[in-house]
Order: sequence, then C-alpha cells, then structure tokens
Amino acid sequence: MRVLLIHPNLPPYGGKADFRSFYPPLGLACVAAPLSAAGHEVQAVDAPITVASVESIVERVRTWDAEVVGFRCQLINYHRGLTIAKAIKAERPSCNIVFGGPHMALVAEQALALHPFIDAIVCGEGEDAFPEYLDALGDRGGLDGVEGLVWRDDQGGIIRNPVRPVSKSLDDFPMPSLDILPMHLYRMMNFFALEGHRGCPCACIFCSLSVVQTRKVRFKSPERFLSEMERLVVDYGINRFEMIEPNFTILKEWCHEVCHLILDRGLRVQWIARSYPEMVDEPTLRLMKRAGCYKVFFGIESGSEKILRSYGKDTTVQQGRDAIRYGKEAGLQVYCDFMVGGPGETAETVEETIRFARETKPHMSDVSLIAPFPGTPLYERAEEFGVRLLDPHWYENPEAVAQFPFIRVMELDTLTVQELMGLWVHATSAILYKHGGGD
Ligand code: B12
Ligand code: SF4
Repeated sequence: MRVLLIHPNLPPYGGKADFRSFYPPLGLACVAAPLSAAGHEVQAVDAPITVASVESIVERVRTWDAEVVGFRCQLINYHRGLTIAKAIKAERPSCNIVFGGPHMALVAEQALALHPFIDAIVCGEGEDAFPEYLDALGDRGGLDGVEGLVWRDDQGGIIRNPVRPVSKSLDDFPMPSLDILPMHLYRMMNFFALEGHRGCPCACIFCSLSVVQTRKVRFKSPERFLSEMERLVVDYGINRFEMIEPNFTILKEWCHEVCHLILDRGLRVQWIARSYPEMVDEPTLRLMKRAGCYKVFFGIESGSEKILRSYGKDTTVQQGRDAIRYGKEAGLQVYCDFMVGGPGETAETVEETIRFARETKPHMSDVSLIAPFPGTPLYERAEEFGVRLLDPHWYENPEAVAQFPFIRVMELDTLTVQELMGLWVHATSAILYKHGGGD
C-alpha cells in the first residue's frame, strides 16, 4: 500500500505567527521502518520544518494516490492534524485516515466520535500495530484482531480493541527509516533526536508519559543505541543530538556503557540529556561531559517541598540543589524546568521556587504554567487535587490550545485563574529575566 505519514505543523507559539520547529518526528521514522520492511511504499511530510501548507499536502495525497495517511499528534499539533485530515477526506473519501502519537491514546474514542473523517487510532507504540492494521485492511484478518487499535466499524460504531502489551525488546524493532524525513534540513541544523529507552517509572500527576508509554522502562542495548548515533554521524553528517528520554541516567550502568562506547569509538559528538535530580551523581555527569554532553535538563518543578509532594514527585528540594551543583561542577550547562500552578500552590510557595532559582542559579530556566492534559491524574482526578477544570474539553477547542503556553483552563482551591496567571508572570520575570543568566 502507499502510506503517507504526516507530522502536522505546530500552532503559533507565544504569539509568534509561524512557529518553526526543528524537532524531528522520530516516531514517524520508527513506524515507517516496519512498513517498508513489509513491502509498503512510505513517504512523509514533516510540516513543521518544511512549513508545508494544507493545500500542498492534499495535492501530494492526490498526485501520489496515497491509500493510507497516518498522522503523528501530540496535543499541541492535534488541531492542525485534524484540519489536514478533514481536507484529505473531503478530496479522497476512500483514503484511510489513521492517527497515532502521544495525545491520541488518551482521547481515542472521543476523537473518533467528534471527527468522522478519522478511520482509526493507534494507541501507544506503532511499530507492530500499524503494519497489522494495514494487513487487516488488506483482508488478512479483521481489524478486531489488531491490539491497541480504536476504530470505526461499518455501522459507525466505535470499537476499542484490547491494549497492546509493551513486552517487546526495543532492539527487536528495525532501525528508524530516516530517509523518509528531510534529512538535508536536519543536517543544515546539525541536530537530531535519539531515543535510548521508553517508559517512565514515575507518575507525576501532570504528565501522561507513564500512562502512554507505561511505567515499565525498556532499554535499547548500548550497542544498538550507538549504531543509531553512528549512522547519523557517518551517513548524515549530523553530530549534535538531544537524548529524548525523561531520565538518561535512570540506569547508571546503561548510561556509563553508552558514554564509554562513544569514547572508545572516538565519536566527536555533542549532546544534551535530561535527568531526574534524585538519580544523578557527579561522576556520572563528568563521564557524560567527557563523552560529549554539554547541557543537562533537570525537571526541578518547584522549590517548595509541599508542592513537590503534591506533584507526586519523590525528589526533595535538597536533591534539586545537589543536582544543579553536580552539573555545574562537572562543567555542564544546567537548564532547569520550573512550574507554577500545582495543587495547593500559593504566593508563598511560588516565592520558595523563586528563592530556589536565585540561590542555585541554573544557567538557563523555563517556567511553565501547569496545564491539565487529558489522561493525567491532574485531569482525571482533578477534584481530589483541589483543581477545577473551567472547560473539561479544552483540548478539543483549538483556540484554547493555541493559547499555549498561556493555557487558562483551570483554577485551584487556593488560587483563581487570574491569580495563577499573575504568579506565573511574576515567577517568569523573576527567574528568567533576573536570574536566568546563572553565575
Ligand atoms: C521531542 C519532544 C518535543 C519537541 C517536539 C516534538 C515533535 N517532533 O513535534 C518539542 C521540544 C518542541 C516539545 C515541546 C513540547 N512538548 Co514534547 N516531547 C518530546 C518528547 C521528549 C519526544 C518525542 C519523541 O520523539 N518520542 C519518540 C517517538 C519514538 O515516540 P512517539 O513520537 O510517541 O511515536 C511512537 C508512538 O506514539 C506511535 N506513533 C507516533 N506517530 C504515529 C503515527 C501513526 C500513524 C501511528 C500508527 C503511530 C504513531 O508510534 C511511535 C513509535 O512507537 C516527548 C516524550 C517522549 N519520550 O516521547 C515529549 C511529549 C511528546 N511532549 C509533551 C509536551 C506536554 C510538550 C509541551 C506541551 C511541554 C511544555 N509544557 O512546554 C511542549 C509543546 C510546545 C510547542 N509549542 O510545541 C508530552 C505530550 C503530551 C500530549 N498529550 O500531547 C510528551 C509525551 C512528554 C510528556 N512528559 O508527557 N516536545
Ligand atoms: S514528568 Fe518526567 S518524571 Fe514525571 S512522570 Fe513525566 S516523564 Fe516521568
């Protein structure tokens, strides 16, 4: 079959009319590989980097005669995906429209009910599910046998198949099909994403990653990971990477082995990684630095012990301080993420966060206003956390999503929406503009 994969554009960000992202849709390259191996023809449109218009994408579907069109959506580009899908279906009613990506597993039934132009949604990992879906379309088994699929039957009913277990080793998946992406543009940027493991054992109440990817963590072998890195260096001339997992140091032996392999093979690479403050130590950060890491991200979130607990974090404020110090002493740039708006947040707890940033002086910081993403405990059990959702279906409202990062859709027992906004602006200016420069 001819399958066109689409990475929809991102909405305007922070008032910028055309937010051009240079972040590759690695997930599409991952699902493309088994499709090609099964004999399907696969092409992709990476709209954020090529700034492809809806019309040009519909034209591509028509001229190439695509039979199936697959979309990768996280919430932020979901509405662009819907606009493109609707236009394709209007032009080519026989074309099968499938959605996948981190947002879709959380809203699958609702999305199918609201948007009749979507034929099916793949929840979670797509490497096995998507080829099986295409087989089933081609009459090699029914759609009801495809685990992880939510789909529309001939009578218009919405069927949710059993969940697909995430038991397979990541090494069993083929190497991502990078050639479907505009690699010349990523080469110009000298930037690409690398994935070493999936899943997160934590369950922070504002995050859906452990819901979608599960709390079980699966690793690629260090050798497999290195061969993905080496391929980018040798075949594509790219040597600057971001490791996308939430905690690159989650298994120290794995992290150390990867760093030693980079050093042993003499790869001259530069990379950035994320880590949990409670799972990092100075020797590991120094080894990462020797292996080419130049920046480390810590999700500090808050300088208040009480708020950290309300997020469901195990980290203490002191562990955050220590992690920042270790990072600086290892010679890394330290980038910290803070948030405003957790359950029980008050002007005093926000001041604790500002004091933390003043005292620890990360080189760079970001402060976000918490948003209740569907599927997260914060959204699903809002009342329990003293949170009131002003519009429970805000994620289906393109205008609400387009306000990102100023999403004003919840208030707390302790703060109104206006107070929340005010404190976020205050924290942003105090941390970013007065203390974002570090030492
Ligand atoms: C890189 C990244 C970004 C990049 C952009 C990503 C992109 N290419 O568009 C940037 C830095 C811009 C970004 C920003 C944000 N991000 Co982000 N990001 C990620 C990250 C770290 C990696 C994504 C990735 O490549 N994953 C690896 C690939 C292999 O996985 P995948 O894409 O999910 O694909 C698999 C499946 O989903 C499926 N699949 C995917 N597409 C398709 C298509 C079809 C047809 C099928 C069948 C299957 C399928 O199969 C793939 C292989 O198994 C993820 C976390 C993560 N580890 O996934 C968060 C994540 C996607 N981000 C998230 C969030 C919340 C954000 C922000 C809103 C954060 C914030 N508060 O600022 C901002 C948005 C800002 C903006 N205006 O864009 C959430 C999304 C939640 C949601 N419901 O949408 C995630 C899941 C992180 C989390 N902790 O929850 N992000
Ligand atoms: S915020 Fe980070 S640590 Fe917490 S559940 Fe999400 S990915 Fe895991």
